[in-house]
Parts: sequence; C-alpha cells; structure tokens
Amino acid sequence: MIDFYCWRSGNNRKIFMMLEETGLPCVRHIVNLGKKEQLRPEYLTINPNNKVPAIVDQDGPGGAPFTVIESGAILIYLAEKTGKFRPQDKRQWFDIVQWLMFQMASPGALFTPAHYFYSQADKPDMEYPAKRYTDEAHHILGVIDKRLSASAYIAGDGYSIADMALWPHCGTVDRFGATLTDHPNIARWYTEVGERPATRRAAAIIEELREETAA
Ligand SMILES: N[C@@H](CCC(=O)N[C@@H](CS)C(=O)NCC(=O)O)C(=O)O
Repeated sequence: MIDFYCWRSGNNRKIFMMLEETGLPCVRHIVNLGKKEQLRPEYLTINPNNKVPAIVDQDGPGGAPFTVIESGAILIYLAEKTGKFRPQDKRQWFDIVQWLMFQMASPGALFTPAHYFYSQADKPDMEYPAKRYTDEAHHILGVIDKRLSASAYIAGDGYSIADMALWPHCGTVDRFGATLTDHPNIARWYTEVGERPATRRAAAIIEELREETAA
C-alpha cells in the first residue's frame, strides 16, 4: 500500500495521474497547504523540504517502508515498482528520463516564478525579473512545441511518465501571459492527454479534494 501525501496542486496531479494509470492502491493523506500543514514536524520527517507530493511505500525495497519525495523521483519509483511506463529498452527509458528531468528543471522550476513576477511586473524593480522569467518560460514552451511537432509524445511515440509530469504545467501558461493557441503542437498533445480516462479520473479526484478542503 502507498501512503500518498498530497494536495490539489499541479505537482500532485502528476502522481494522481500515474496512480490512476497504474491502478496502484493508495491511501491519501491531505497536507493542507492553506493551513501550512506542510510545516508540521510530523510531515517534515517525511519531506524535510516541506513540499508535497511525497509517498511512503509500506512495501518498499526489501519489504520495508520507503519514502520518496520529489514528483519526478516518485514517478520513476512508481514506474519501477509496477513495471508500467517502464520500457526495458535503454534508449527508450533514457529518452523518458531526460524529458522528465527537463520537466523538473525547466517548466517545473521556472513557470511558477514566471507567474509570480509576471503578476508583479508593474511594481518597481519587478520589470527585470518579470522579463527574465517570462522570456525563459516562453522559450521553454517553444522547445516543447518543437519537440511535439516531431513526436506524438514528449519522449517519443509512447505516452510516458514524462508526459504525466509535463501535462499539469501546460494547463496554466496563461498565468505568465502565454497561450497554447501560439503552440499548436502542445495544444494537440494537451487535448489528447487530457482525454485519457486516467487523466480525467485524476481531475475528478482533485476536484473532490478542492470541495473537501474549500476553506
Ligand atoms: N520539486 C518539487 C516541487 C513540489 C512543490 O513545489 N510543491 C508545492 C505544491 S505544488 C508545495 O508543496 N508548496 C508548499 C511549500 O513550498 O511550502 C516536486 O516536483 O515535487
């Protein structure tokens, strides 16, 4: 059984998508970021970086509980555990791993500050960081669009954990003034992934969480 420490935000959606794709049973533990529950000492023993998602696999390697933090590492762990979305072919696997790392390092790390600075751009001293981060975010979207013009999915012909990692971040690009209308290949892929039954089930779970935790 997997204990899933979660909230209703984008990095968590990736894990909901993977759990729904694989059918792996989990127990959800809501970490309410609105109430700063990520800072509770008992949660910090799971993720010392006070962020969700995190999982504890009660049946980890060697049969002992194992904790995993960082959404990209959790996706790799769950792929290894289930053997699903884990091709044995090394070229395919490392294509997936490299695009997953790209997601974590680029959209994952930069879209949120791009949003933050973009929303503050009219304040003194914010013009430079707003331009710096939104330029980079637009550049990243260009890279993704080009990649998706050449392959069906971000890591090649098959749907993978790299797509699950990327998908939530592409749904909120309006927050830094971008639109998928300017990126037709991302728009095509975004619609297709959004129509997967597991993606829809993950969205329904997040909607339930939203209702349960509405303050
Ligand atoms: N690199 C981390 C980022 C996780 C992250 O930023 N989580 C946010 C919610 S989406 C969070 O927990 N924020 C609470 C905080 O920073 O205190 C991952 O991919 O898991």
